[in-house]
Amino acid sequence: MADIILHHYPTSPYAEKVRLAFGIKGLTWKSVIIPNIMPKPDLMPLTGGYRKTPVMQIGADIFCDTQIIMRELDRRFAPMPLMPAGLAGIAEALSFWADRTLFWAAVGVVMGQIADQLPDAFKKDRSAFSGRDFDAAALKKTTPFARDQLYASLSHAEAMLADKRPYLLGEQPTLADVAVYNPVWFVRQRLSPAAPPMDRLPLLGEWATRMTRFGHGVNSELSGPDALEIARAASPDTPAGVDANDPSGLKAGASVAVTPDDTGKIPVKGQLATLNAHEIAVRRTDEKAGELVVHFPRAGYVVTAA
Ligand SMILES: N[C@@H](CCC(=O)N[C@@H](CS)C(=O)NCC(=O)O)C(=O)O
Repeated sequence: MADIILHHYPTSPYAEKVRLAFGIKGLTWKSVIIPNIMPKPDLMPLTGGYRKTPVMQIGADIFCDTQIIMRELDRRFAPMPLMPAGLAGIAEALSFWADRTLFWAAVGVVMGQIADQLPDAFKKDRSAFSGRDFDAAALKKTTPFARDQLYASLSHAEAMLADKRPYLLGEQPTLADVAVYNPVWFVRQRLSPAAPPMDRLPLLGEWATRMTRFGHGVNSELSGPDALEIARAASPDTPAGVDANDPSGLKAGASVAVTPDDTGKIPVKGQLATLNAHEIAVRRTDEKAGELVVHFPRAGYVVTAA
């Protein structure tokens, strides 16, 4: 099987979610460091426009968004399942909650304290990315609210650990753990392990230390151009196909555009190769990277005829 390649940068909390999953599963992978702002010249040929971090590449298959990355990891590497039988639904639902609710509260807490130290190019990039002005003074003002929201939401996770279970859903770590770890890691890493509201959540503090011990698996560095060459030399796997009962009525081979519904709303165009409740994939050809299949989760993505 082709190597796992992760396009990421060290300070990305969503990338940490995937690096930790690699650690839990004991995987070996290649690391391509990408810029934390646009432009991302070696990434765009692979994704066709998707700009978020991280992106996983396996040969000529490109996985955009941690939701679909996690599904693919479980599909290809069965041991230490992130979505074990009987817990898959709850793990994925908690992960979506962590991504959409916890993460933004954590961003409010962290950015409220460090925004004024960030370079203008970063602020400009994140304004375009989010569609909202990245205003350090406004972020500072709303920090107490963000802190309280993070406290309220993380208290659910703290309560789950109250019966002394080691992980959120029981004896083994799952997707729920790596997803909640993402914002917790962000606060601990950028501020401190005792930064409010973490100081009021002792069980989560112990759990985070337990999670850190999984490490990141084994990785070696790869350059962006070398990753493009790997894609060009590979052929995409056979896609899962289009569900004939899909409510959208879209058919295999249709020209479509796939766009995130929240941030970084850049459409990726291609021919529909997979469509079901969990995944959208499009086939596209790039001058530098050759024939590719680009995979997205269904939740949180808009797919339209293009
Ligand atoms: N839903 C996406 C969210 C990814 C995301 O927002 N990542 C942040 C970094 S942690 C990002 O892309 N920031 C802008 C950038 O890196 O260019 C996922 O689960 O992968």
